[in-house]
Parts: sequence; structure tokens; C-alpha cells
Amino acid sequence: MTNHESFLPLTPPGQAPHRVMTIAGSDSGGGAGIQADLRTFAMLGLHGLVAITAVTVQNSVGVKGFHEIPLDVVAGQIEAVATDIGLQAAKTGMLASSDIIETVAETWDQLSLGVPLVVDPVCASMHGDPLLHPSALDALRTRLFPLATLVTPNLDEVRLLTGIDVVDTASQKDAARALHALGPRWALVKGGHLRASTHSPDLLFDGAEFHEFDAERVDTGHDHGAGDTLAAATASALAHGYSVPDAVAFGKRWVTECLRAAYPLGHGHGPVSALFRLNT
Ligand code: PXL
Repeated sequence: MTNHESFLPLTPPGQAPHRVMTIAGSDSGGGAGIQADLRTFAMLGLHGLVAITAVTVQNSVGVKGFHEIPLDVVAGQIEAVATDIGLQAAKTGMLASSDIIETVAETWDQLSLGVPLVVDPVCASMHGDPLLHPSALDALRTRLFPLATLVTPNLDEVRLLTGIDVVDTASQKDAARALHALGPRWALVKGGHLRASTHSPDLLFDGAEFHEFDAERVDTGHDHGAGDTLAAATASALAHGYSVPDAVAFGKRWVTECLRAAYPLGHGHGPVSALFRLNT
């Protein structure tokens, strides 16, 4: 069965919606990170749970710095909600350090929740400001990727993680194979950073079959939080029991609408906007 819906099923008032957790960093500018994730979850009718890993100091111009949350607090947030409220899916975003990655991986592994985990391997902001210590790439590859249902790197992250420079479909396939070999059930190589293209072709691979998801490039100077939003919408669809290809297709449709609705903010780059949902 293939789903083509633009939105996810809503829960009647008074009943608990599906729960989806974000394990990610805070963006004081409200455009990316947990703020983008929670906005996506809410606009899709899900209840968002949060484990904050780091607090960034940033605005529309750039990231000025970040503070890492202590490891026991990162683990404690995940355990507290998983053992009480329960969840149907989770996603990770900014994880900042190899110690935080180890902690998240160990906590997730020990909880054995049996629900999908989307790992968005955030390495840097759109301005190129680092959000992950370079020494943490190995922890991402060896500790977290094997626990992931789906990994969703952009082309810069693909280069850092695999050494492969994606320039065309053949190298995008090579990258998907290399990422899948690191242990996730599915790897999505996002083509949004193929700047020369008029399209944004994403390639999904499960070790056997390739699925392509194409969308016309939305030319906006305001795409802060696009990757977070795609991963959050995909995790939300997975929480509803969508297959991975259907969930990715849903996430892609959602982020494309959010890109069309992006707005300027401050003196730099504005965010993609899930608020379009309020006009539909
Ligand atoms: O969009 C990636 C991202 C994720 N998380 C946080 C961020 C950013 C980009 O700036 O600030 C906290």
C-alpha cells in the first residue's frame, strides 16, 4: 500500500495522540533543532517528547556557541519519558560530542523499546558552524548508526561520514551503499545540497533496493531547519506505522510545503515553516 496523504491521522480531543521523541539541541532562534521538531510534531497532531542534548546560542546569522547538557541529564530525560509516557518513534538531531552519542546509544539500546529511530547526523549549521566535535564522527558511525532504522545525512554529512563526494546518481548510490554498510536498516542520501540541480533528488536504500524521491527545488534563501523538519516528519509518519519508504515520501512532501512557506527572519537566513498547516 502506498500513502499519498499530505497530513497524518488526527486523534480526537481528549485522547492521547501518538508520541514521538526528539533527542536534539535547542536553537535559540527557534528555526531548527528541537524547536523545528516540536513544531512539526504539533502541526502533524503528535505529542512531542524531548531530550535536550545541547543549548545553542544562535540567531539567523549564525551559531555563536553551545553548552552541552550533562550526560546523566541526557540519559535521564530519555529514560523518564520512555518508562512512563511511552513512544512510537524517535529521532536524533544535534548530539554535540562523542560522549553524548555514546550515552544516547547506550540508553536507547538498554531500553529496547522496539520502535523506529531516525538518526539525522547533524554535523554543522547551514552557515558551516560546527554542531558536532569532529572526533565524534566515529561514535556516530559505530555506536548510533547500527541502532538506527533510518539515517538521513545531507551531502556534506555524507562526505564527512563516508569520504564520498556525491556529484551524480552513481556517486549517490555509492554513498547509500557505504552508509548502509555502517549498520542502519535504511539510508537516505538527501540531494538537497546538489546546488546545481533544479531538483532535489533523495535516494533511499535498504541494502537491496533503491527508492528515489524527487521534488522540484524550492528556491528560497530561507531553509534553516529543513533537515530537522524532514527527519521529524518522517519519524512522525513512522510513529503512525508507515513503512520507511512511505514515511520518507511523506516527510519529503511535508518539508517541500514547509520550504514553500519559509519566511525571512532577522538579518540572515529564515526558517522553513510548518505553520503553513494553519492556513490549510
Ligand atoms: O539544522 C541542523 C540543526 C540542528 N540542531 C540545531 C541547530 C541546527 C542548525 O543550525 O542549530 C540545534
